[in-house]
Amino acid sequence: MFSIKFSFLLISANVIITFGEPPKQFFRPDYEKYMPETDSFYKIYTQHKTFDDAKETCELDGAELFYPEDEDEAKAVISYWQETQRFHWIIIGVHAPFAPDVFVTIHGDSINTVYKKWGQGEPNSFQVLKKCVILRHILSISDAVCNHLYPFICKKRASTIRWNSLCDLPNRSYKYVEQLGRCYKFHTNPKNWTEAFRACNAEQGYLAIIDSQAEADHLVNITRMANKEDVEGSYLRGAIHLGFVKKNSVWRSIMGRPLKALGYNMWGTNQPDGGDRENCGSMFFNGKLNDIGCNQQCFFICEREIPLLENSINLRFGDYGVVQ
Ligand SMILES: *[C@@H]1O[C@H](CO)[C@@H](O)[C@H](O)[C@H]1NC(C)=O
Ligand SMILES: *[C@@H]1O[C@H](CO)[C@@H](O)[C@H](O)[C@H]1NC(C)=O
Ligand SMILES: *[C@@H]1O[C@H](CO)[C@@H](O)[C@H](O)[C@H]1NC(C)=O
Ligand SMILES: [Ca+2]
Ligand SMILES: [Ca+2]
Repeated sequence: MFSIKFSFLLISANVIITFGEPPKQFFRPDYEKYMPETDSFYKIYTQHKTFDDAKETCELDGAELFYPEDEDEAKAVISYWQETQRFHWIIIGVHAPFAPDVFVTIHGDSINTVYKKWGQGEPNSFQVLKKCVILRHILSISDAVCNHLYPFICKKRASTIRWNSLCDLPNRSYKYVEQLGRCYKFHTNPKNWTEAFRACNAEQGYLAIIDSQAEADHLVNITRMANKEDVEGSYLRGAIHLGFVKKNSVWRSIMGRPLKALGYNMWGTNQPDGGDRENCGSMFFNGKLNDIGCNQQCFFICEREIPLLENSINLRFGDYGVVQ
């Protein structure tokens, strides 16, 4: 009885995911706060970061570093963080990147177009070259040093969400692959393995793990199709970071399973060859695996599983057994 009900639940959930409008008032599970007044979602980051790192963290989430549009929003966000946090200020998305007295938002608009209630005597440190702005809980702003560490808040305007129904996340650059029942995104901005791992995680995916020859073939395909020829900078061409690493001499996926237990274990010629210098996992453009230095900058692929959809495909093909 229970299993039948469960199946119906999956079918109806699938209808919403596949054909429905994007779920209303939802961005990501970690953006818990929605404010109708601003039609936006907010997430508090308690780990203190510099302006650049805070800004990048929000961007990896698909959001932006918060700054108040007006006093109402400043008040609302201050009360929100004070519900749970003890800190008295946050760094916001306003800075003076080119001249010490010209403050603009991260979008380049003048501070005169947004909330700008300077505290008494502020701004006051014009000798500092790279200047940023903090919002204090007493409802005022001050200039501050961009490279110091502050807590911060990311914001996502609901109107800018582009829902990806098939992959069930708010980013259309993930592509659903029916044959594999999951989604992939090829990143053409080279990062080292650690940062690539972080970027996939921030997007609600994970650094891709090859579980079958079909999946390897597909990753080779999307690598071939990726718009990667014009990417400049110093990075290692020819390899793509994947979700496996060497721990205590054993290669394992980032989910913990030994590589040998996965459905795909094809190393490139003479690989692995890096010994202690190469403890991270990658593949060559032909899909063969390669050990690589974790500090090596490369392209990378993120993978995303969609459990509901996978189940619904099984349902569509009549394989009810798999649902349980
Ligand atoms: C989706 O990914 C693209 C490509 O990396 C990125 O430019 C964009 O900001 C992302 N959008 C969201 C909403 O995360
Ligand atoms: C790879 O691309 C070829 C040619 O475009 C296509 O026929 C094949 O089905 C693709 N394979 C996978 C696994 O995506
Ligand atoms: C990866 O890059 C980040 C940012 O550039 C850097 O802070 C970090 O030390 C690098 N990690 C490795 C293992 O090279
Ligand atoms: Ca996989
Ligand atoms: Ca190698």
